[in-house]
Amino acid sequence: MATAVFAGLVINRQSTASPPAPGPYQEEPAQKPAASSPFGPTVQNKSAPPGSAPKGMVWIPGGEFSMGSTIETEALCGLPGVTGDALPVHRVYVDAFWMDATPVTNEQFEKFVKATSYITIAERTPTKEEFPTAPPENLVAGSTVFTPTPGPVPLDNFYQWWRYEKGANWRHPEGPASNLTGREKYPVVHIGYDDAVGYAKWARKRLPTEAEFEFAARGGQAGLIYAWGDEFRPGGKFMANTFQGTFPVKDTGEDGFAGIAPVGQFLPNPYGLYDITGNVWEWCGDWYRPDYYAQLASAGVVARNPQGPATPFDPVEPTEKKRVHRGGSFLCTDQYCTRYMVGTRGKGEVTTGSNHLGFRCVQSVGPRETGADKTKP
Ligand SMILES: [Ca+2]
Repeated sequence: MATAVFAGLVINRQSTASPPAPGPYQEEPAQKPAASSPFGPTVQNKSAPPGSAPKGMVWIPGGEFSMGSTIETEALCGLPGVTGDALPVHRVYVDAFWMDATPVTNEQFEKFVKATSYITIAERTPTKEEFPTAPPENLVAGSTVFTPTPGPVPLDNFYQWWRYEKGANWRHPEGPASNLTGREKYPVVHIGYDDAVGYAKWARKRLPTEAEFEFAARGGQAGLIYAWGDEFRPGGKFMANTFQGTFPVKDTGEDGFAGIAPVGQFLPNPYGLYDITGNVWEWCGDWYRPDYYAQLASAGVVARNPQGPATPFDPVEPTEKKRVHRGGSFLCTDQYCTRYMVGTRGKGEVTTGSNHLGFRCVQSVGPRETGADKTKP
């Protein structure tokens, strides 16, 4: 195993249903946080959308909201309540924008690749210069693929269920023997940050900021644990594609899908966003730092359209340059990683894709995006 090539792996990973129609924009979702909550109400902008929605996108009105999570039982890597990177809850304002109703699908990404001949990071052969300590035989293009273990294992080493699979990339999600036949409507995966930015520029869109993602995911509501409420399964109903069974041995697929699902198989949030929780992690534009919310809160004012910290830093892997992931994936479970909780944060090294990491795009209101990536130094 080329650990250098493997470095930066994030613990984060497949019908042909028609793409869902964007859901309706709901004027005033009713929900107010309790008086003792650190969450204030969400105050949505009142401005009507400027015309009809771009194809496949929904209107996010923007406004002021409380961002973050106080959930002490949240788990990352099987360690409950040890992260705290979504604290403190702080006030944020974001302008209105358009957002893709679903993660970018394989058929959408294929149009981009056909138009531009783009080659994703996972399809490029790693070089000796990039990974000087890796043995030459390991300098082979590929990506990271989740592999169930034969039996229960201590959840303390993700190399037990993640492998670097030579030849795995967006066209071959589980490796060279797999392909996209029948997976046209599945989220594209094995996407590095620059791959997502490349697609977004071509589509004259951009990646969401982390604040935009959370404002959109909360759907006008305030202080909820999940994008849909405070119960994981309201009325017994699964609201997102996550993992059931024994992690990482067997996903029993009680929610209808053992593994990745086509987009749009679960109810949308009040803004009409599908898969805003679960299925695949999604790239945001912001660099990751665990103390960024503290930085914003210390300013004592509402953070307006925050773009993320100027530089990345993750004390867990201080040499890795990471950006924010949001939403959790089909591998998230309360046994290991509960990052399907709406205010919680994910992170990933920028060149590292996997078979549960994808993205969706947004578009500012007004002149069409030029593709300028304001968050990139
Ligand atoms: Ca599932």
